[in-house]
Amino acid sequence: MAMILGNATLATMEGGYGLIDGGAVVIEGDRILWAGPEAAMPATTGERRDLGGRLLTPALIDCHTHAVFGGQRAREFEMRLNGASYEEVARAGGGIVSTVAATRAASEDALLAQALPRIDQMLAEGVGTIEVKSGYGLDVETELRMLRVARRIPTLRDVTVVTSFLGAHAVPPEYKGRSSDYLAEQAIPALRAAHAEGLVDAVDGFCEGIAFAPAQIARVFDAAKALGLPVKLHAEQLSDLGGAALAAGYGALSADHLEYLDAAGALAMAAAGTVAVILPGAFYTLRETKLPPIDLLRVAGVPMAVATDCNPGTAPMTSITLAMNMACTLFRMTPEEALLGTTAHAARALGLTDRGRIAPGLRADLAVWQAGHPAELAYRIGPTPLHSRIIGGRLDA
Ligand code: DI6
Ligand code: FE
Repeated sequence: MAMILGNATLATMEGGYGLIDGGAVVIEGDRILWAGPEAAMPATTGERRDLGGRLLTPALIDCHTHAVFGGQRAREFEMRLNGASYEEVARAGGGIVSTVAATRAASEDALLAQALPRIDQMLAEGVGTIEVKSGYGLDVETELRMLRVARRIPTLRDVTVVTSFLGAHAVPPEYKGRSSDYLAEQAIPALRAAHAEGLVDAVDGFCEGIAFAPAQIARVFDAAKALGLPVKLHAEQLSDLGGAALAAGYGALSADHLEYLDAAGALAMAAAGTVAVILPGAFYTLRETKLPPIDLLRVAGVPMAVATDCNPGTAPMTSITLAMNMACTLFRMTPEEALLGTTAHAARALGLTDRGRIAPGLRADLAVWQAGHPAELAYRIGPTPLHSRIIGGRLDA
């Protein structure tokens, strides 16, 4: 029997908001059977729910998170605000190394227990699909453990989790000054082992002066390609190393951050169909001043996604609607671009063709909002006006 969601303000996200007042969606099983103006709805037997004019959108997609990690870094935040230098923080055991230590020390169950509250905060904002990266283990065993935790999340919550292997995130302390040895001895073997265990949906890297050089990322991408896995890259966050163009050359799903992207990089992304994932939370936390070239991306026709980057160091946030608000206020994206960025374009950034829009045949992952217009989602700072989620055609209580 079908479920009919009637009297809805539909934002189908087909080519823009795709607004339909007085809209209806017919759901059968886990799929959308029909969507359009209710007056034009074909005769359907099923249970009709009246949404009272509420906004109905695709469930949101957070396409870039590091939501599985051990510990947190509030003390480091405080030390820095009390005047400690980066070096002093590092000497006190802070920085990414402290998250690696806390992640290595945590059991699979402990990592899962720490991740679930973050996941729940995301779901409470209408999210239905979350990408989760490894990259705080930086050894074979812990990288695999992080990914196993990610795979367990959907067994406990109504959410799809897509994993990215991020062994090339940082050089662990025991390989200091030997980053290529780290890749050859830990990261790439971890990738192969994780893939063999079915834990990897895509391969990511951090291309930056403080992380890995383009030639090293290319080695990781070659390993990904040999396994038939798609790639993506943290690129041009703090400097322009040509990472986006490198990723585009491998047909990357996305290049992420991109504050320092140049025109050649944008054109390479456009040609390859690589999505630009915009991450204003990290920009805000790092008090960056170089804005990502939103206009360049627009003109080049690169689809833009928006995500939280949820991580303990540079984006201790779980709010996708706050990320949308920041993308608008800090980067001058429009509310429509921000919502495309957490629906249709976010799906594309994950290589998912079955969600992110409201159209027949797609997954019935939907969000009902205590709102009447989609601009309200990016507009507010703070509590998100979620009414309810429908995930895989089921109302999520
Ligand atoms: N870019 C970043 O800014 C973070 N990771 C990344 O790829 C840093 C992560 C951390 O500090 O824990
Ligand atoms: Fe990130």
